[in-house]
Amino acid sequence: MIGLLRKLCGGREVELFQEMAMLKPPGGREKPWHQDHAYFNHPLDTKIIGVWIALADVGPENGCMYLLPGAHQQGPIPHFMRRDWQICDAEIFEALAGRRIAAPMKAGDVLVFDSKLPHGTPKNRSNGWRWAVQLHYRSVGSPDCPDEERLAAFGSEGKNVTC
Ligand SMILES: O=C(O)CCC(=O)C(=O)O
Repeated sequence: MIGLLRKLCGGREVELFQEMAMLKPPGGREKPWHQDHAYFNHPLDTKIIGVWIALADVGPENGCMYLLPGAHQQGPIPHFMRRDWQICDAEIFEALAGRRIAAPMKAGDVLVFDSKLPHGTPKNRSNGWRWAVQLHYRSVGSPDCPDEERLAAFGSEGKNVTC
């Protein structure tokens, strides 16, 4: 996996900088559509890769990932503080017309995706827990940036956009 991540980071060495247990209990809430990079204080051109590992089988019923394939190439999308720090529902619904895909996975399957890829997970409508782990990697030596720079890219201020 590290070899793959290095390749995705242009051949540079990579380091793990975030790891999270992603547990969704029965009835657990959605994670609205977002780009992970909107949460990280790294300049826009920093390559950040998310690795989402299913620890139990996951599908639409218990909160699998939904993705917009290729949409990471569009760059940053304005985020708003609504139910979460998220892409506006209206905007994403327009983009979704026929383009979103669900990513059902078996326990042990691994999803690797660019941090600018819009994604989210629905509510867990099953009676069981959804178990997953999420890791984030960046190339070693990636510079930090201040909140202002991140919000200039991913925030809505001054862009004449509403939600
Ligand atoms: O595991 C989930 O339900 C959502 C994870 C996610 O998209 C995130 O934390 O960025």
